[in-house]
Amino acid sequence: MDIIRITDIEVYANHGVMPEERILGQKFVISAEIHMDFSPAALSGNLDKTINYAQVCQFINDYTQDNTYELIETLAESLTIEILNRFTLAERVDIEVKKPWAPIGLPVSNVSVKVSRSRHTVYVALGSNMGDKEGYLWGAVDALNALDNFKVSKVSDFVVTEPYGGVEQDDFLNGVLEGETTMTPLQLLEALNSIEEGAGRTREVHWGPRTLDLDIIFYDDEIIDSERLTIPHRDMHRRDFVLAPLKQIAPWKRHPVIGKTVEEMYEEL
Ligand code: A4P
Ligand code: MG
Repeated sequence: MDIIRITDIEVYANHGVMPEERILGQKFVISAEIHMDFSPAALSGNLDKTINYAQVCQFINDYTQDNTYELIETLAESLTIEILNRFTLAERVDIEVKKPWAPIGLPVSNVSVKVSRSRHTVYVALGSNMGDKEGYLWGAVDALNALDNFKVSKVSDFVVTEPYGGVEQDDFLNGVLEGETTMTPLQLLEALNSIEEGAGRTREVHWGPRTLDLDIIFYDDEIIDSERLTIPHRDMHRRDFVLAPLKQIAPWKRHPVIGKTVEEMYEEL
């Protein structure tokens, strides 16, 4: 990966836990590393194909002055996410915030924090078998797109499928979308749960009827086994209603545990 590095921008701003820090202000020294592929710009000499570092510097300066946070951790985190959201060629952003005048009462030359955040590619399965099924699925696509830290990049066709799992119920409408996000897996799960709730989803019967079901299928190539989350989705390779729409948008995607592509898993099923 290529890197654009900006070192030690000095900004006078108002961040700190002490009220006087937020009133009087002090100096912050900020560095950024933007990881991206700038070979198209390097080979063509075209500024539009890279990230203009002058714009990034200006953004860091303005954002740091225009906001007030108690913690430099919050400043560093929000700068990172805002740069990823605004400069869409950036794959990963590292920000370091130094506070040379921090009120410590000891001769310390600097305190600083450093954060690193990336853009992630995720696949989300959508399902509905109650009411206006198509409306619920498009509603979920729109709700995700409306978040400033999620961008839908592909949506499969929606397919009518028979219920799987042995509960007597109406047919489902299913689809899969691909998106880019700066959310962590748990933040994404919470965002999906609140979209489900917005669609009037209640959890009564396991595998039973629902207005909207949103499951995370893949999150990059990450493997997660925790109480709240299993990624890749534990049952996806046995589900035609996931694999058939997923094959339309990502047949080449390889399951990081099973080692087979979506196309291969679909053929085997
Ligand atoms: N959870 C763990 N991993 C994930 C993940 N990768 N993505 C946890 C999303 N959630 C995940 O889910 C239960 C808990 O799973 C969540 O709180 C989360 O912490 P839920 O949506 O509350 O419960 P559920 O949907 O009733 O159970 P489950 O096992 O998620 O059901 P599924 O797997 O979603 O299956 N037939 C057809 N044709 N089409 C369908 O869409 N859907 C189901 C439901 C059954 N039969 C179907 C279809
Ligand atoms: Mg579910």
